[in-house]
Amino acid sequence: MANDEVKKSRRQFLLKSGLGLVGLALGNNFLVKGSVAINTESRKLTLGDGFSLKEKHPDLVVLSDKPWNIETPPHLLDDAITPANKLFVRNNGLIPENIDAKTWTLTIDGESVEKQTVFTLDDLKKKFKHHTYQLVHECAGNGRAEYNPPGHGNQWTTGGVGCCEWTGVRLRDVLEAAGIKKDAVYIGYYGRDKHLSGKDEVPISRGVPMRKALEEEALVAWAMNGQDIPVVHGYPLRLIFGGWPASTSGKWLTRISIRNKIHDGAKMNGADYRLPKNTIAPGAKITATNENMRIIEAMPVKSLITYPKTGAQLPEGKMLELRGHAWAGDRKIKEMHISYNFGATWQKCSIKGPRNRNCWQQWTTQVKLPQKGYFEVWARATDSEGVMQPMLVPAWNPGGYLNNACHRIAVEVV
Ligand SMILES: Nc1nc2c(c(=O)[nH]1)N[C@H]1C(S)=C(S)[C@@H](COP(=O)(O)O)O[C@H]1N2
Ligand SMILES: [Mo]
Repeated sequence: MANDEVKKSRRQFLLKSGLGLVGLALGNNFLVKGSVAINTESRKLTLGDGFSLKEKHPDLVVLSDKPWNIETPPHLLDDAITPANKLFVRNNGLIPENIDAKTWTLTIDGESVEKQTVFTLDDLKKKFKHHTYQLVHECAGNGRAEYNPPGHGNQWTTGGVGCCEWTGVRLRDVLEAAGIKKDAVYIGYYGRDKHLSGKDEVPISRGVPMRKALEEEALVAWAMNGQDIPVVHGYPLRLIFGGWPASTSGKWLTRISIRNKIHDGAKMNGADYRLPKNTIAPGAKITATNENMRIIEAMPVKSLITYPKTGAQLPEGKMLELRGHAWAGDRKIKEMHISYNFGATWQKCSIKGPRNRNCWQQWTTQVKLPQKGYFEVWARATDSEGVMQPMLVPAWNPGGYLNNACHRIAVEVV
């Protein structure tokens, strides 16, 4: 059954992406090392191993079963808005069961709240204006698989990212309704998921400084792509902060504390979601104190090639169509380039958008590959401050965070 689904989706992919039309064929024998889809063939989602597919596309790749973490091969991220069945999943604990949206509440509390306030889902929907934004959320560990020595945690290749359309109310409106004291510094979230140990410990409780919490695009959301948020993505309510580590976007949201200090919840300290303040040599030891480490805030400039799939074959003389997305934390994309000669020369691409802040932007281009043979296409985005993606992995860090090296695919001209 799983095999049939794989074949079917492959057929759909061929049809939808029009590979037949441009005469591109898929060869499976090309695997490029570097920022490419290494390992993506290793563990396809399968039925019958104790997990339901949870409505995910069968070509997504399982990084761990418990907690359930799955990533998306780059060619499946071709849509401007990532469909629910292709969005990566990252869990730190156990997915909550028996969720009842009717009795769900969100409590606003903390040292810096004027008045502790409880909202039902209905309250949120009735009391505040609704907003919809397309927001990139990317796991800070996306790309970790390329660091050497490897960072601790799931070995994400390129697929811990997506851009969905989120609908909800502004976090700012909700916080202001409860009242924000002048000494507010940070917000911290709490969700309904349980610790893997089964004990009464919080699996993750992170947050953002007030300046990010109060931005227009910071949402308390109940809908993703116009539907209820799927259970694995935080049903019935979650935070969503585009452009920042997705670990700040609390799922199954029950409580937000307005803090008078930097939030000190689970995974806010030590080496979690932090980088050495002063860069260190690969593998060097560092005592992960808060003095030595800084919290990751906006994510760095990055891009993906979503068409064609790595391993494509192109008849000699045909133009190669290329496309993908680029994004840059709180910044915009200024330029996008591709190279088919290992970075010796670069060709400028056209870019669209963004539709709103913290949304990814689509790029396209066509290239003529000069002769028969093996090529790699590398993609490099430049953000609005002129900062480019590095071609190799950036500064090593113990958590293996923020690898934004250029994405590469293989293409053979035949
Ligand atoms: N309650 C809760 N929220 C959470 C997490 C979690 O384990 N529990 N994981 C975080 C991390 S590390 C990431 S990368 C994103 C992943 O969001 P997604 O699974 O909807 O793609 O959720 C964040 N929010
Ligand atoms: Mo994450």
